Amino acid sequence: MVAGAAPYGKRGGAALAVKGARIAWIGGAAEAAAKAAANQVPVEDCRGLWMTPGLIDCHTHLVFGGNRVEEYEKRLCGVSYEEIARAGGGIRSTVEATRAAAADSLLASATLRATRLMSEGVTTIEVKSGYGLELAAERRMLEVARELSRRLPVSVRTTYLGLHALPLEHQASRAVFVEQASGAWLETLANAGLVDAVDAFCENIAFTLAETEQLLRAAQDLGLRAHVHAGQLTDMGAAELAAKYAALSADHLEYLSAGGAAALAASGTVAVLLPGAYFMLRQSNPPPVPLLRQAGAAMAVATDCNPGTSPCTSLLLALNMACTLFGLTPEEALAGATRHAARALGLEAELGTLEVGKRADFALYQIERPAELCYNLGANPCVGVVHAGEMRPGASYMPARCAPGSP
Ligand code: DI6
Ligand code: FE
Repeated sequence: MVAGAAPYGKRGGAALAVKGARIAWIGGAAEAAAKAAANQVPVEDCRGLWMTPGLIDCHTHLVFGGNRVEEYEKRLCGVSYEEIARAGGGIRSTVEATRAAAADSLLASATLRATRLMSEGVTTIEVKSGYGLELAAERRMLEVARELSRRLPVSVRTTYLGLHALPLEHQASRAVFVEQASGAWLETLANAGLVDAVDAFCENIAFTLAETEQLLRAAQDLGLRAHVHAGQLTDMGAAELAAKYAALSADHLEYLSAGGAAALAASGTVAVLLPGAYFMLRQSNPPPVPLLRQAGAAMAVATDCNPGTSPCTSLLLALNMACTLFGLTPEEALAGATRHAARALGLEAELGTLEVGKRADFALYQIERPAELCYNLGANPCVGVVHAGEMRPGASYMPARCAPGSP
């Protein structure tokens, strides 16, 4: 699939040349064969496979300690996410486990989760901090996220989620926490080169509009773009605030007004839909996709992989849920995990479509038509991945029916 007007940007009988880490040429298969023979360039025959841009998971909390399976059991017995959060559980229990975890163990568990995402064709992952809520632990989370990209053939974008929950030690000093998190900590982490963007959980159980704005303003002063967790449980006007600061994305958006959708479209802020959390919380009011469409807002889809509300390491499953639960078309969902996800990370010039000059990140699937990537529940049709021009080791590229020379 390449950028273009055909549905899915589909292009049949195509070939693509890679030079170094970049896509150097796209054209017809016959022409490619002739050029390759003339220049003695090795050729891989992918007959029958679909190629997409490498998938991008643009919203994850991939680095954390412990898990929250007991909380899941409680929720199934009728205790709500808000009740658990107000009783000191929820995010705060993961904060405790994350603070207690050594970098090695955080790296080991995050590697497992990243590998599962990658096996489906994901080549870029956004990773948020936010379970440290103190400088040292936030730094450790961000360092582990950076380390992931050094150890694995995947790109990582780090997001400093400075305002995720109020930690226990600051219950009586809320303003001090917000001040530190948006001030000294942000500056230190940004100066250490650990922050690609910032984020805040703007919600009645988390941080107010004014507190979120404090972080967004500080980020702006440092030249950093933002994401905002907006409208997951209530509409507090967080989408409008994200738009005011030209945030890269506003995420969740189950509670969003027509004005909010229009504001996102006008500022070019991507609406990131997170059906895994919606599903796990058994919510019943999907994001207003028709409003977003009408407004012309770009929609992305991500896993929101986190231990509390979305223990999901399958972006393809998130695509299925975006279609089944939110009413996206498979074409919209796939754009949401490629071109619009790239835009949600500010990387649209570099990633998200198969175009000459962009990074050679792509995935190969054994499917008959692209909608199958959304249709299958729990199957993984990915048979090969190329990241930055390199075939990912261990990928089961070239299944028997497509081996060179086979019919
Ligand atoms: N919204 C979410 O769904 C996650 N964070 C957030 O701001 C939940 C994180 C958690 O419950 O651990
Ligand atoms: Fe999240």
